[in-house]
Amino acid sequence: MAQFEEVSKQSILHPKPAGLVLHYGTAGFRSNSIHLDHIMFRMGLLAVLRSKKTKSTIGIMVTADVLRYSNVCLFLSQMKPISFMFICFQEDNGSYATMLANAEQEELISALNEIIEKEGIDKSPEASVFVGKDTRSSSASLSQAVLDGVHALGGHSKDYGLVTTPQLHYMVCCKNTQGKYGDATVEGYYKKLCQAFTQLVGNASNRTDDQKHLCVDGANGIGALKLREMISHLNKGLQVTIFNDGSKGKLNHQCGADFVKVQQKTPTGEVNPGDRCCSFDGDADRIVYYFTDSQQVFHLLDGDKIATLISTFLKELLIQAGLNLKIAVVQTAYANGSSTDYLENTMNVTVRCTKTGVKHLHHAALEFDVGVYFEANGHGTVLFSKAAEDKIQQLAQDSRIDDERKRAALMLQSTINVINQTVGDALSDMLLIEAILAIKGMTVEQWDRIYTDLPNRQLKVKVSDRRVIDTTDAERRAVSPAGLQEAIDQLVKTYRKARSFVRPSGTEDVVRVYAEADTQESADALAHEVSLAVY
Ligand code: NG1
Repeated sequence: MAQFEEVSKQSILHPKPAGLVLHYGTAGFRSNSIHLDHIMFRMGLLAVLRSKKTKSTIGIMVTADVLRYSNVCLFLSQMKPISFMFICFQEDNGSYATMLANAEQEELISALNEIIEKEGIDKSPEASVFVGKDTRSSSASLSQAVLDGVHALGGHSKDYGLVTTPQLHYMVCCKNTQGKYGDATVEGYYKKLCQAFTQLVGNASNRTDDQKHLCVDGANGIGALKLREMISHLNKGLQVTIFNDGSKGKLNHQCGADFVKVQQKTPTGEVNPGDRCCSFDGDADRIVYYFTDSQQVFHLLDGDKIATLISTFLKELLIQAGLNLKIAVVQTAYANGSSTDYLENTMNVTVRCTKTGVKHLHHAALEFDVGVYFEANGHGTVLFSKAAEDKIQQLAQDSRIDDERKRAALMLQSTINVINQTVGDALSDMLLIEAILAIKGMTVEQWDRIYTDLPNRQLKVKVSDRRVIDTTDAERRAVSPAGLQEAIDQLVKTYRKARSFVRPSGTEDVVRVYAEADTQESADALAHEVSLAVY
């Protein structure tokens, strides 16, 4: 087949380093960028096959959320049911990607044929692949390698250039829903979100300039660039000071959502007491808020606090609109115990706990009319079922209902439009949070006081083989090695309000330890003792 000859010819230009073996994990392939050129080319090939199989557009994002490391992720964003996958075919869990990535040059065509045969792929449909990249210096050549792979196998591509990961998800979703979700352009994305934001804050009375002001740490990544573009569509509805905008510092270095969440301190940059601040991560799919008070004490409002704010707002609107829709919050084991307690016992909201990784949260959220999902690290969004969207739409157009119901229905409609339902999105989440605070006339301090986080600590432990740890119950209990869980249980008993668990990271070669307790000293001590039990 002529196309395979082209693949063979082109793949020589993207050689696999001898002996290199990489696995497709939670966040796609991760390695130093110098090892990823052949992977990018081959993921371009795989995306073509997957596009032919699913008869839809596939997105490939070349990104990095850890300094010096690059990712390539394949995903397919459809509207309903949203198919959000970092895996390549429904059931293979990334094994085709791993097989292609590790095939030697002379094995590449037979590996492609194996996938074609196993998946029964019809070669005739046209293939369409959308490609995006972040701001790292390696991204340009790596995304070119993806495009070379797509073209070598006869696929059509659209190169979006510099975009955030959630923006690319949005484009793919727009394309796969024939424009029902919006225009598959960056401009279309800004217009949809900003229009909805402007409509929402129209419900807030007398916002002062102070209330409109937000400091944003762009993690020296793509988010800072894209936020600047978005601001021009907001008609001064938000006044943003961007720091760590990439003009000086390095990506995620002493800044960004992960740094702020894990270190529990402000990033590099000038943060004044009382300023409402947020940090994006390197590819702008996570967000956390924070402020320092007049005593210089740092207060973090992480994914749990964000989920609480959003679900409270939505629940109130659903009640005002008289809509009987089931709302739930999906969390992981890392959710602070206080947040779960508040949601279940004060808010009376259903809470689900899933394994770490947004694909698990996303799928669980799909089971509800309104599913709010957030990892504690700030990665999350809200999903509305088709039935829920239809009901809200109908009500918003119903001329017989009273003003209060109408207002609530219209606000729900704008809320749906400000949210990027395809994946967690720092830009979209930021607009939603800002709109909620404005409508409720709530300061960041008042938001923080909704409940008090239990002091907590996260540690990383290096072990010779992290895979010896196996977990159950949404990763909250270790089933192996023998005796580990019993040791953790014993340690937890010695502290008040304590909880602790360990799990192997899906993205780094470490075991993660989490502990919470009634005081910071206790949480730190428990985390330390549990990490000793892991060795
Ligand atoms: P791992 O390395 O499996 O803990 C981390 C984050 C996840 C998720 C993934 C993907 C924590 C504790 N874990 O996973 O929430 O964001 O990276 O990037 O923050």
